[in-house]
Amino acid sequence: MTPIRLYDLQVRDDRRPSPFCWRIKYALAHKGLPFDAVPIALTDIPSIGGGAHKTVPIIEDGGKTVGDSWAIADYLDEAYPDRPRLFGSPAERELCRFVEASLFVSAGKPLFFAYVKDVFDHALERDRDYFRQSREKLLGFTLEELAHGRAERIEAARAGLDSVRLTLKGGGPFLSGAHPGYADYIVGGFLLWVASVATAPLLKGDDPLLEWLGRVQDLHGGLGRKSPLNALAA
Ligand SMILES: N[C@@H](CCC(=O)N[C@@H](CS)C(=O)NCC(=O)O)C(=O)O
Repeated sequence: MTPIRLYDLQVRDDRRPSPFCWRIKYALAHKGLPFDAVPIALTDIPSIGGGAHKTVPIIEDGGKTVGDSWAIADYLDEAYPDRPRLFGSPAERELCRFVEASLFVSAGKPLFFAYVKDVFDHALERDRDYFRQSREKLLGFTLEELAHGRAERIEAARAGLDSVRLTLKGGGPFLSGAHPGYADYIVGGFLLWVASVATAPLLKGDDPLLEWLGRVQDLHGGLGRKSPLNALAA
């Protein structure tokens, strides 16, 4: 079978920070589909698929190009129904959307504010101007201003992950139960984003999330260990 091509955001030292690309790498592996993760800069995105997509992940499968992680996940389940499903039912899909939304609400802003300067510091040379301008416009602060109060933001982000800790405490070993599923890939992808660039640890050494994340990293032949990461815990 011809490998599916996944355009995967790359920063310095071949780090792969995009949380949305991470979940799709896991989705492809979960379905047992061979894929090539093709490194791409943010400023290269307009050159893919005739400029139809503004963000990665984007996949090319045969003659078909699909962008946006949710559209890609749906496409994979539709195009490969005989492979393990990402969503066992429409209800599971919507619950996964809830997992993403809850994560955005409880931890997204402090996480993004705390680590956006680290992403910038790792950005490829040709992305740096675009990255600074687009993120400063979005956030309303310079990247340097965001460095102030970072410790408090990290603490808030850490606390914002409590619902994940609580879910694992009452169940596990995966968020999806006995077997890993898309919810694990969503949350795991966000933590791998942080780990791919973080210069300050997000978690404490005894955080139960570390054991779960280790399990997620080990899946699919150690997929979550195939690009450079910094320590997530002090
Ligand atoms: N809703 C999209 C979000 C994807 C997204 O935001 N990707 C970021 C990289 S993590 C991106 O490509 N940004 C393009 C840019 O900043 O120009 C999805 O689920 O795929």
